[in-house]
Amino acid sequence: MPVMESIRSRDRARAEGEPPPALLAHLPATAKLERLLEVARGRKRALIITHDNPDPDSMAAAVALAYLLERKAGVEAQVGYGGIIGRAENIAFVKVLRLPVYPVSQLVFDEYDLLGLVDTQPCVGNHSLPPRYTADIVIDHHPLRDESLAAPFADVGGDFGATSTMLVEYLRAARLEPSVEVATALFYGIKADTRDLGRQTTPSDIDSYLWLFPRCDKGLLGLIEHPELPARYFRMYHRAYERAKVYGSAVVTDLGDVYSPDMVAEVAERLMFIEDMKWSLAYGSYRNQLYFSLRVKDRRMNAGRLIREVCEGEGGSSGGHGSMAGARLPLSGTRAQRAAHKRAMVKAFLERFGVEDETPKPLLEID
Ligand SMILES: [Mn+2]
Repeated sequence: MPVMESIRSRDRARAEGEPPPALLAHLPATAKLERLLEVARGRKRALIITHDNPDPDSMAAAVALAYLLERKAGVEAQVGYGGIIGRAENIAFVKVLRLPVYPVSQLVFDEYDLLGLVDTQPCVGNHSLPPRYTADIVIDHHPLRDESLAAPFADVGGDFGATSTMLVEYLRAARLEPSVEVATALFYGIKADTRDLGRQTTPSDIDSYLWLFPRCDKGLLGLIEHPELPARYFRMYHRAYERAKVYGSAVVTDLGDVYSPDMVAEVAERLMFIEDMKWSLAYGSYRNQLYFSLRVKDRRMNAGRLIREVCEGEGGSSGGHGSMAGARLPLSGTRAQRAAHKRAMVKAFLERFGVEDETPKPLLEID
């Protein structure tokens, strides 16, 4: 069936009111795989989209899903992403594993009759699938958003520290051996998302990690984990430390303009290592968008909920889970208006952190 015709038959099926599928997360992997292949049946070309500024987990999961669809459903599959691949590790990840991932600007959505989203969900707002297209397949380990259940196939939530873990379960259910590149990508995806199995890790993550271990290339892994870094990376850290302010047990830094949005998250993560800190917030702008990244040490706090509450009504998107979260907001107006906007946002965060003493100490003046 030609692509356009199969798109039409898909739309017709929807118009005729196919019931939305029940939640799949509780089903065994073999049952989920069966449903997935059913949805892919008869389709010609698939496009799998990661979240914007993709991290290793999202790229690994997308590449593995494309690999699975090509081999088990006979669908030609490609991977697309919005934003940029910024961190040196992530650039090395794509390069040394020669991952077939393309910026969405190089792709034509109408050429595909099967659309997938991984490591994100339709209404989260951090991906580049235009709103006029609907995802057929959604696979994500983040908390379920109800709107995702409208997709013909939505495997969302469940007990997984990484979306890569979910894809390992599909490969195993399909008895499909990954290539060494796909195995190494998934391994690093789990490793990065769970910080070496030390954060939000479940038994499934450990099981998948051990299954992948003998299948991945440790030499390539070394090249990814210890990449060369550009001079501007050190310049950015220099500025991050210089500008970091400590409010009791919260540290906040303004990175100004960043060369890659990923750097905001990287710095927030790094500053969390300062002794006695409970909160770490970094922010910076990239192409008229203001990026926030939040880290929380207190297990009773939920970073994802907190950032959603602070950023609600600001436009843009936000997401995250227990200990880590991020947001992207549109930034407009004059220089002064932008500065005022940033100050108001930081103030709102500080209130949530319970900061009463508003006079901070520069990080570099603390012993
Ligand atoms: Mn993930």
